[in-house]
Amino acid sequence: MQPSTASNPLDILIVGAGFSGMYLLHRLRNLRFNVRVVEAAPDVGGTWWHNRYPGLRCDVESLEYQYSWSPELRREWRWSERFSAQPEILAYAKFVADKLDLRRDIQFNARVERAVWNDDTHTWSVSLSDGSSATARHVVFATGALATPRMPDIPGVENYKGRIVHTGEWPMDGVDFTGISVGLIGTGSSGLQVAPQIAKQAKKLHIFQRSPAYSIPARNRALSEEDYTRFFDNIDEFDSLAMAQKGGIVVANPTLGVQDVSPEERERMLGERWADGGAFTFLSTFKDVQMNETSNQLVADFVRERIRETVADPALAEKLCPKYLIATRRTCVDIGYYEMFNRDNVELVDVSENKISAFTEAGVRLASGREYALDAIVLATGYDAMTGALLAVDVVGRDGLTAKTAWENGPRNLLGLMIAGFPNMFTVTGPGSPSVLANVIRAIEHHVDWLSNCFDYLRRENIACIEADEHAQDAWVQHVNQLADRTLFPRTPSWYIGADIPGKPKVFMPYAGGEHADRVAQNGYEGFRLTREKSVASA
Ligand code: N01
Repeated sequence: MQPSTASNPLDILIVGAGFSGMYLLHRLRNLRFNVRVVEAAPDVGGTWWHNRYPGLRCDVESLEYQYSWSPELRREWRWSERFSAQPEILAYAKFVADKLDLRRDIQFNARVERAVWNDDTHTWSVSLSDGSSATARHVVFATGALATPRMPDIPGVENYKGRIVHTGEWPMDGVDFTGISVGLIGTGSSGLQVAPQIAKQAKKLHIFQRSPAYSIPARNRALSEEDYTRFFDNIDEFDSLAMAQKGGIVVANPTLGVQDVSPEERERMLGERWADGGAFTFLSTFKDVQMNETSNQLVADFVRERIRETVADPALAEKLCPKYLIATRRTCVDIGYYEMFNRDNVELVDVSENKISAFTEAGVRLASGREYALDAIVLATGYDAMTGALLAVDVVGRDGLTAKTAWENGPRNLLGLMIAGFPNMFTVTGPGSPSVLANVIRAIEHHVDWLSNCFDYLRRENIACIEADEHAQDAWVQHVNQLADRTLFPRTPSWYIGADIPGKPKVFMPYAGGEHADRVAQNGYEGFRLTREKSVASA
């Protein structure tokens, strides 16, 4: 482990040992930087370490949801299924950590609680939950976009006497639902994945649905030798397809709009993708689903028809049909979610109007006064997305500016990488970058490569301090908003715009465009203020 003191600071401290932190550590060590990672969990994996509810799978295909930068890693690791389950993804993270011998530079079981910028020494002082501290010239928050579980705004949770678990903090030893009555609150990606697993065990599963979500069947299957042969034979084309798509997904860019084809042709094309499975490929059938309302409704109608075909009870099917514009929230990928409603032990409780008003000793009460007795409650109520993990740390930048104050009206930064007023501090795949709209592994690789090249440049040029310029940041935030406003995204309340958390500023957080960051780097990091070493006081 690299030591650090105020007089001998680390070059870079990385917060988080998920896929961002792991790759960044590897790149920076190869560049011979003095670098350390701090991780709150006892091992690598980040989100995939904390999220371990039954049924959890990635909604990006396994061959795409792996590091692409190392041919060796791709050759040596074998995925067993088209959409990997969490245990296999976590095993992959551990395999990478072993292979690259990463753990020797990772401090586990230590959460960063405070990070304070010192303008005289151009360093960050970082305090950790285990009582230790570190000093570093640069800090990188590789803390993930969906890492801070969100409790629902329902009062009385302390009164409930049964077992209550959040999908984002699933117990290590699992939860046995055999023969009991379970309540599930939340029907986003997590709720749709965990529900069919609970239904297999529980005596009764009550699903409390405030808003139905769109979900595309995974059509998961084992990966065969032929799949792998095809993958390796076409790997260059595979990578160039991914890079050509702003979402980083291996699918040809669509050329047709939904209304460019006849209704029969539209049904045929959508039907083919539906039969193939997976949300990214389905939503890429046409080019204008997220841009044109009529086109969007036609695709949404297609999905609603499939729900009606699958769910035997027509009134229940209608309740499961989402009304919002498709793909303006993260579209789910499921295995047997709609089919599950044909079981006798599953009941949908519509809480869109008749809201859950309180937790009680025995379960939950609705606004109507009706009570549900539940032996266990599963909260699939999501995350304080994109900003939660950073704002959970007491980050103090130049002149005492805190991250909470800087972002009190919503996240503002340059390229999703750096916040004005916080010199030498970066975020990986932060708000203002494509991150959650893309295959996040590709987004991570892009940011990590950018950061590694940036650190190398700063060292070569003897630059002690890099900082986002306020005006460049304003222009970037404006650009992110303008692009979002050209899409249908802002029309739907979602975690993309912080709509799910009372009091959270309502700003569309991800960047709905391609990458600009490379051009910025080629232009000598325009929009960033660079200060050379000689103007820094010695520590
Ligand atoms: O969380 P969510 P998630 N009463 O925020 C409901 C990624 N992910 O954990 O829609 C009743 O999407 C809320 O209702 P509403 C993926 O990017 C990926 O499922 O606000 N209900 C909603 O239904 C995903 O988008 C994978 O009306 C309440 C749910 O809770 C993101 O993580 C797997 C409520 C929250 O849905 C988050 O997904 C899992 C209340 N008081 C997650 N409060 C894969 O790769 C909240 N809700 C597959």
